[in-house]
Amino acid sequence: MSMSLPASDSAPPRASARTSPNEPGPATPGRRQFLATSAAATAAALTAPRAAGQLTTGNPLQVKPANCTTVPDTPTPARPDPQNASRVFSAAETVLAFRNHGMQAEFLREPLTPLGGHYLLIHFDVPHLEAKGYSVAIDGRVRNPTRLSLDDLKQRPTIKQVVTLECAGTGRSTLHPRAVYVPWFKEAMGQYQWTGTPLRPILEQAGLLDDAVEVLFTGWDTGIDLGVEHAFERSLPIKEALRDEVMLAWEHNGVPLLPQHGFPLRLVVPAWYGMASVKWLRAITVLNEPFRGVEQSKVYRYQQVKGEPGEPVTFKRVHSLITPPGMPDLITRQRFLAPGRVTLQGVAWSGAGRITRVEVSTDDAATWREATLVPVSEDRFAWTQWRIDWDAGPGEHILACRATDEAGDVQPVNPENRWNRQGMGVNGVQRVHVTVQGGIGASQSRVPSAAHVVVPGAEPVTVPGTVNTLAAQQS
Ligand SMILES: Nc1nc2c(c(=O)[nH]1)N[C@H]1C(S)=C(S)[C@@H](COP(=O)(O)O)O[C@H]1N2
Ligand SMILES: [Mo]
Repeated sequence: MSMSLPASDSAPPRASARTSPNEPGPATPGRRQFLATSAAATAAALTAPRAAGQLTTGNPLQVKPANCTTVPDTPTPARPDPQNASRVFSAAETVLAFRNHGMQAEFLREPLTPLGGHYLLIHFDVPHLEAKGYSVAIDGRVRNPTRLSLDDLKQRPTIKQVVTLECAGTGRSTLHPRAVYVPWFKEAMGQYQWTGTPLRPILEQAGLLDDAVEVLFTGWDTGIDLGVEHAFERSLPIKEALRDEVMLAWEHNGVPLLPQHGFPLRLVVPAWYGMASVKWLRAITVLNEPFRGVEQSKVYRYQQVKGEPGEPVTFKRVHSLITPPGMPDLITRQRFLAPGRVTLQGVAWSGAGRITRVEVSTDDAATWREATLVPVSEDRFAWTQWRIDWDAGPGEHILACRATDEAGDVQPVNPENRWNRQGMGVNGVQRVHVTVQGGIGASQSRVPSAAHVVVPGAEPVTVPGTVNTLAAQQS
């Protein structure tokens, strides 16, 4: 087994060596060409003097390692080219990661992600909105333009749906080179129960005109991407907008939306990647032409080559995750576990429908065993849990899980098979490094804890002689 894996999950052990454009692999000719030209462009950029008037202060934290093109520190009309550094992240990506945190993986054991544990993706700023006086405007190619207040919406039939939400940028950082935006590995997801009202009857009452082709959802938030100021807005084809499960939601897990999740009202489009679920909903506009805005025609495209339009990103690809077993090392988040029988578990989901199979490997994807599927919700758009027993023997192990959906799609073992310029829909199998070692977990046997050395070379610490016997009784 390869033990060269430094990070806890996500990156396959040999991926870090695959940053050279000359290596064989799934890279297309277009991608190689891109790598060659981007290397040349980097060399030119590093030697070119700064243009007069350009800010020279920039961000003092900006990382500029060798073999790494650097994220520009001034706004540009184009997203930076994918970065060629395998494991070094720029300050810009770090700041984006703080703003847009991921789900804590341990919550995968819960049927619902606890409030606030869900990932966040906020392109611009969270707008200041109040429930009082709020309404959403429905207009465009409809017979009866209308405004619906929150109270109006709450008078309508109410539904509750448990939905797995996942950002289309999922797995972006498991690619080399990787696109520069929120540097997701496997945490761009969550599962809340949403309360709201179905969109379909609202559109039907508004009365779609015969030439209607798309429904556009506009958020209250605005900002600049690709050099263009715009509101966050995305459209759905009429057929998709009329699906029963598409809803306007005002609550998650039984409480009003948090500001960062779209207060006071958001769209939830269950089978699609997260970008379709427009937050801070301002207006619904029925269009008689396909929407060509920034978030539709430029971003959220599967592009292999710079400038090509690429296919639109729509439904979630089949994906699965492992609930991290044992306990983590603080920096690497590598897992440590005592030897013996353990039930591994995790979740799987797909925008194409039901999960039909999850296979689990404990030997770095060499051999696979089929896990038991345990539905944790009646709801069609909730994840499925999987479980499998494992006799964990001492030593180093790399766990992996691989799901198949009812359309027959299977996760690729190598995430690079999903390489695309924007790092979208990257659903390669997750890998989790586990060290199985005697004595792990023994610190909990008393209070104060029986702290003990686990990693060779660590300095032992003194455990107090006084014991809290009351606490010990609570175990
Ligand atoms: N108005 C608005 N809606 C938005 C976004 C946004 O930035 N603005 N981000 C989208 C993206 S890319 C995702 S993945 C989901 C994230 O929803 P969450 O932050 O509630 O998890 O919201 C979508 N809806
Ligand atoms: Mo997203």
